[in-house]
Amino acid sequence: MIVFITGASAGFGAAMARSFVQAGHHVIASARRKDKLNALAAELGERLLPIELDVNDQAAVAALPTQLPPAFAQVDVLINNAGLALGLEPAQRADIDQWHTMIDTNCKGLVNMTRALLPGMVERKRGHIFNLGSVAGNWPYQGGNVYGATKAFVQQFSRNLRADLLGTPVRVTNVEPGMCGGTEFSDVRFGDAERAAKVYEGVQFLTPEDIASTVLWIAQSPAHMNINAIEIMPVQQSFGGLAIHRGSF
Ligand code: NDP
Ligand code: 8X3
Repeated sequence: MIVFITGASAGFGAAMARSFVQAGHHVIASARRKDKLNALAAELGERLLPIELDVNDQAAVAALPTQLPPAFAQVDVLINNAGLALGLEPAQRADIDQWHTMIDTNCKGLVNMTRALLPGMVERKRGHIFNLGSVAGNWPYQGGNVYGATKAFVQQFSRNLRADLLGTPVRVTNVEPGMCGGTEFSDVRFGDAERAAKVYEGVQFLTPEDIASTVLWIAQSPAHMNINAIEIMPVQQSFGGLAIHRGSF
C-alpha cells in the first residue's frame, strides 16, 4: 500500500510511518519540519518519501496528485493526523488566534487533504481515509472548548464521508484516542515542558505505538469491512460526569 501521513515529524505520525514501512508498505511522510522527516527517511530507507507540507497551504495540497513521484502517486491510504490543541483556558479567557489556528489545522487542513486525494481513490476503486479525531470530540471537558469542537467536526465529517462514499469501495475511519504520552501534543498545547510533563505523571498513558498498531490493523483488515470509528483510552482514564455549581453567581 502507498500511505500518505500528515504530521509525520513527531508523535503518532512518526510512529505510524515506522509501523507501515516495517510492515512492507510505502509511506509519504509529510509535515512542516523537513529535518525531522529527513531523519525518519535516514532511519527507514527508500520506502519512505519525506515531503515538507503545511496542510493549511491549500494550493500546495491541491497540487499533490500531480506532483508526487510516480512510485508514490497512487495513494491508497490517507492518514489525516496533523493537528494540535492550544491552551486550556475557559472560553471567556481563551486566545482567539489559538482558536483560529486549531480550526485551520484540525478542520480546514484535514478537508484540504481529503479533497485533494479522495478523487484518485474513488477513480482507482481503492482507498482508505483515517482521520485523527479524539475523545475530546465525544466528551466535553473544561478548557476543551474549540479543540473538542474541531474533533467533533472531524467525527461528523468522517461519517458524512462514509455517506458520500457509499457505492465505492473507499473506507473511512475516525480514530478517537484518549490520553497519549510520548508525543509533542502537550508541549505544543502549553508551550511549557514542565507543565506538559505533569499531564502524564502517575498515569500508564497510551503510546504512539498503540495508536500506530491499531491504525495498521484497521488498514490491513478485510476490504469488505469498515471500522467507522474507534475510541481508545488508557485504563487509567474515564469519564468525569456532569458538573454542578452550587450557590450564587
Ligand atoms: P504531536 O504534536 O506530537 O504531532 C503533531 C504533528 O502535526 C507534528 O508532526 C506536526 O509537525 C504536525 N503539524 C502540526 N501543524 C501542522 C500543519 N499546519 N501542517 C502540517 N503538519 C502539521 O501530536 P500527536 O502525535 O499527539 O497528535 C497527532 C494527532 O492526534 C493530532 O490531530 C491530535 O489532535 C490527535 N490526538 C492526540 C492525542 C494525544 O493525547 N496525544 C489524543 C487524541 C488525539 P510539524 O510541526 O513539523 O508541522
Ligand atoms: C487529546 C486528548 O483529552 O487531551 O485529543 O483532549 S485530550
